[in-house]
Amino acid sequence: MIQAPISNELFLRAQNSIPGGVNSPVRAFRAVGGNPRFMVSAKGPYMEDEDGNRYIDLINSWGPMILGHAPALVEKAVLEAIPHSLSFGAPTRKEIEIAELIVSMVPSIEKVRMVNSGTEATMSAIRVARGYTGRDKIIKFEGCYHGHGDSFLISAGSGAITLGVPDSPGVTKGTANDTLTVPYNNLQTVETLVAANKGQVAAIILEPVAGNMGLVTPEAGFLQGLRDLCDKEGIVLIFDEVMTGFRLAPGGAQQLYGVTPDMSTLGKIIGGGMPVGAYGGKKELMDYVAPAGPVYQAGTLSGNPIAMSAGMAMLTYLHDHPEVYTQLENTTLKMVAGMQQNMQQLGFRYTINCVGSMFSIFFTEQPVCDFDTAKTSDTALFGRYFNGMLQRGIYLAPSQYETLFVSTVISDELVEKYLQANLEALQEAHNL
Ligand code: KE4
Repeated sequence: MIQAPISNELFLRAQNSIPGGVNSPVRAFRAVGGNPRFMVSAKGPYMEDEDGNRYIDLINSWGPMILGHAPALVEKAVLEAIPHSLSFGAPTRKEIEIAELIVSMVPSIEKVRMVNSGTEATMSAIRVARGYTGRDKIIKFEGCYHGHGDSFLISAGSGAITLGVPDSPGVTKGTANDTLTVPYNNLQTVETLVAANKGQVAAIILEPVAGNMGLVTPEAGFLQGLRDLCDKEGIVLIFDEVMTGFRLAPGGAQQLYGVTPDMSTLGKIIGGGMPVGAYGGKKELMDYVAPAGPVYQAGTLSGNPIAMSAGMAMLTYLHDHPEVYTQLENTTLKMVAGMQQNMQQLGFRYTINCVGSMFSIFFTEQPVCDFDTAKTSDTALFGRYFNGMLQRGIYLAPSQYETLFVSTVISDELVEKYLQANLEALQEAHNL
């Protein structure tokens, strides 16, 4: 039995000075029960906590660690950058080089602006869309998460045209009125909503592969249907690829599915583990961004030289080694096939969604294609399963509504360890 007395003690202490004891809510384990593990180091596929317990990591810092933790090539780039200053607040050559690399990798991006998080990227992208079109409303999809910007913390309201309602105190009704929400994978509802708000919708924003309700993939024709609708109605189509960018292909989901948005938002992998986000798109749109254009957006540490060095090393490797995506998919398919065998052996028929190196197991027997079907999952059972896996040294995302990320350092041996833990944790979670 893995014990974590030091983590437990640190968690109590942390709550005296940090809201909920964590700097991001999901880390507090509230959705799964138990106390979070306080980590001290990570290398390759492993993380180690304050009590010396070692875990095979399948969150990978919520996506960035596609090459495993602390890859030597990123560490080397950071160590080489540090002696030359931690920040200038002035333009640097590195920012041009990473921008040019991103332009060469991501189909929709002709110009790109670096920021410091995915949230900054999505907030800025919708501001550009609103500034460019002169329209106020945006459409987002239930279950998609785009960071904590006010315009996104909106849940589906009742009412015919699904007017949004604030999903958090502090978000005003005025903001909520400009965010319309629709079910994922439901093109017809989007068309109805656009028709009901003719000429008022600035942007449609979505995760082209949704990872924040658990993994939900776009059904055939969905992405292209949105592309066609936006072309017809003069709406800016924004793919939030903070999670899928550089994860599903060098050019992200838009490359994988062959549908090119007008703008894309990026994060996670782009910084190689350092705090980096970015938004980009057609020149016509991005030239609206200050100081080239009137839409204001700024950031003290945007383009930070250490973060750019880490991101440049990561993206250069992925650009030069597209074969890693086949390797990642093969490892993921092995894990999924093994889980399906385990469930068959135990008589379960839970839903597993996967694409590339992303997957989720939903504790429901229904197909999961949107937030409503994702919510048929038994979250209490997920909590027991999560803790069973944690006790066996497997570190999963502490919520049913998250996605797992496979890294290139998950070897066949670790796949077997994962699958043995999966079998035991499934049995234990059902008190078998
Ligand atoms: P950040 O502001 O957390 O860098 O990015 C926000 C964001 C935007 N868009 C998508 C598609 C995202 O997945 C995210 C952040 N993802 C979560 C995981 N579900 C980050 C983990 C957390 O909130 O601690």
